[in-house]
Amino acid sequence: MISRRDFFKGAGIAVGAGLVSRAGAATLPELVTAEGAGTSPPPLPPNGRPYYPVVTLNGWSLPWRMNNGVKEFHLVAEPVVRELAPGMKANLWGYNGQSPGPTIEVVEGDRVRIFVTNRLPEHHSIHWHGQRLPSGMDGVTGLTQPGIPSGKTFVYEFTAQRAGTFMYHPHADEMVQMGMGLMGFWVTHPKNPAEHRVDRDYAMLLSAYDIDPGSYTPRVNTMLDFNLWAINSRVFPGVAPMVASRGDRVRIRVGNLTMTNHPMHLHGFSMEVTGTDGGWIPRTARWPETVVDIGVGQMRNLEFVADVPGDWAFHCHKSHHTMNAMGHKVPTMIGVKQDDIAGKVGKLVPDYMAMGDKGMADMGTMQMPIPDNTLPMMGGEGPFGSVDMGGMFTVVKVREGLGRNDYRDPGWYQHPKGTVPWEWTGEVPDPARAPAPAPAAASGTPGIELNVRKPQGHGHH
Ligand SMILES: [Cu+2]
Repeated sequence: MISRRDFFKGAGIAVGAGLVSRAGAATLPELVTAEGAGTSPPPLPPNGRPYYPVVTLNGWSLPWRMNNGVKEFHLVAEPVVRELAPGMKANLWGYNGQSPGPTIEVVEGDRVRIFVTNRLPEHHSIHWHGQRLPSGMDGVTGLTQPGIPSGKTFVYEFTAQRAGTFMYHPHADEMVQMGMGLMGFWVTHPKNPAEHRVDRDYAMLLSAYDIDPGSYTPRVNTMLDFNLWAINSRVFPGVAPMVASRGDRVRIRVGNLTMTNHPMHLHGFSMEVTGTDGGWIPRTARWPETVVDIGVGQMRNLEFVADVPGDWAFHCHKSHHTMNAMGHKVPTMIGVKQDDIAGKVGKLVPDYMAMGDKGMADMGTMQMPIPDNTLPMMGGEGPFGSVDMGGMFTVVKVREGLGRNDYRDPGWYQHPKGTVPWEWTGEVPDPARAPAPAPAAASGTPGIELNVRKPQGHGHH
């Protein structure tokens, strides 16, 4: 087993006193922060009761200190810089150097003490979403505690009473603090590690940001019209793949901290919801799905057997949520001859963008000048060209014979011969069609002549 310090070194995670004063460090658990948005391979617990760790996509798990049988963690809420995908960074608020914050992993029955240091410019508190705990530890500013003032550290303590999938997030100035990226995952593992056992256990929080093209800081007053839909504060092509060995039982734990629902769709497999933030679902009450809607504030454990090798998309089925910032205010121009409109308007409105007359697919690849620190609205190079996707999209990569702890990106799937669509080069006869219906009887409305260009042979108007 790799040592804890070696592991942190490899993952770009720094152990040190950091922002905590020397006097404070004597009583506080060491402050551990992460830089970069790589996925850390899961470390086995160095002490305490055994469990099979989760893999936080583009994230990591927070180490603890054992103190007389109590697991002590130290979270620091602070401004952070998060790379959303190569080419775009955002000024967010997060915990211990990243948004989302590190995942907290404990075992059912563990006594847990969490030191929360507030390095934000305003008060803060943390709500432990889904936990059973004393009311006073629930983290609701004003209701169950005073806000943690800027610069102060408060201590939460409770027993992790049941195994399951949870999260933590502020319950102080929520719209701002969650809109800026403050959130983190929490997994309580079962006392018996054989219970609810899977081979790969992934964790992700869905979040949304509204960052104007060319700027770095989210607009936090946005209610619905977000333009960056993220998995663990990353957008495709910045989201890491979920790797599995053929035959693995895979769990994807998803929590939704955006302000709308996300129907998450898995290609190639049938999955079941095996648990929620309320608890585990009895086997007899589960049913198969390929799309599971994750409501606002909800968490779902999705499980499937990865029995077919390949590259399988996993994404939100709302098409606006698989698109990055630029695409949202673009007028529809399908079939409209535009000639040089984009060039002319572009001189007046610098970030003006017109949809192509054949659709938007060209826009992922076209060399259109975009403002600094902005992502093309979709893209991501795949083995066959642009993937035409952004936002809440990633890939489940299933391969033969991967090592149990091998989470490296295996590259693109090599399809066996004859298993991808091929081009038909023979003749293509016109399809037979029913005759078009007669024009509507005179209704007093003069006929409207559509002068957009229609595809040939369209049977109605
Ligand atoms: Cu969505």
